[in-house]
Amino acid sequence: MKLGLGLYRHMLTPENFAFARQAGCTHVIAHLVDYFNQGTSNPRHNQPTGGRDQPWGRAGNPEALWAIDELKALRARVEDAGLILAGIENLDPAHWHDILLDGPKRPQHIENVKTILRNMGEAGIPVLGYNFSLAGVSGRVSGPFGRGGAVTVGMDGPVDAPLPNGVVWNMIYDPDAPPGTLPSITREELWSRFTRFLEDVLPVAEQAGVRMAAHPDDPPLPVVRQQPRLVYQPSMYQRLIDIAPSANNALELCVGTMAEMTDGGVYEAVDLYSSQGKIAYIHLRNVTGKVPHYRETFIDEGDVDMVRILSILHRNGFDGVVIPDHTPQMSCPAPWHAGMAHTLGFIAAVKAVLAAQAAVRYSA
Ligand SMILES: [Mn+2]
Repeated sequence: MKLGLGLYRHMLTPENFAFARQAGCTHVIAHLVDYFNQGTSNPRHNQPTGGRDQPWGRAGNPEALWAIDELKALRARVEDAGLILAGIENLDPAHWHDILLDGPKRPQHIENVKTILRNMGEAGIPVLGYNFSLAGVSGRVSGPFGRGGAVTVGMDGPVDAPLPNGVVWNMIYDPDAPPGTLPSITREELWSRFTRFLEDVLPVAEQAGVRMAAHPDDPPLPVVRQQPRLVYQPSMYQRLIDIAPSANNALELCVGTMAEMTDGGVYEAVDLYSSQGKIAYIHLRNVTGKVPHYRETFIDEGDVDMVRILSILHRNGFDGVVIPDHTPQMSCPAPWHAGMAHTLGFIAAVKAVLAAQAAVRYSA
């Protein structure tokens, strides 16, 4: 397994690439969606939080798909820093909102995703992380809930306010949408939209050599903001896998989100999906509690035994990238970086112990 760092769009800088190298990373996952664009309740110095029912910010330019030159230039900048660009995380709602909503621009948006996949293949970027969700990451609260009063995020009960028109995936794709709210859809309708999406774009992902990696629903409730969720229990990932048995239909397995699921079984799930070779990369994060009442914690507290998680991945020969998902903000001039450095150091230490144990076994 490889150690990586996920960087938001505004953080794709030489200084942050150097920070990643210094912390022992070999890989980077890049976010190209600017989640913070004009978001009034969404400060840039933290993970995107938004308000309890406030979106993160404005989606990007619907005409500006990520071009081959742009992707190649990003890859070159990452490689100049001695790192490997392991993947792009998330599609911009501006480029695919009518796939999620089954709206009139769906055919054009399918072409958008195909173009992005082809461009990524051309640029040699092997993974596209995505999250097929209408409400997206919404309904979270933040505060000094962490160890030592560290500012972190969590959930305080379900969030039922419907999505306003013009908002999907917790971002505003149409600021001029007429007043009103998005009607609820059924769970089967959601699965139908997802299945059609995969049928349409997966052949292109295969040709392009790009693995599509699905994040589970965060927070993993059956319904958020009156819209059903796709993957809100560990077993539901299997349905997503079985819909399209292709190596390019893979998972962005988020350990923190899985730990928030009410059915439990996070270790069994990590074992099951890593033994099937379906995990493209891992989001590692710890939590206490389960939906709809949980808190994100530091990596070395919380409900999940991270040594056990990493041991399972090691035993199953997981060869992909592990990145810290989010961490609490540490009290210092660089709260985000300090949190990440702490988590990366923890993961690196566990990796070193696992490697040392394996060496002892082989030599015995
Ligand atoms: Mn995650």
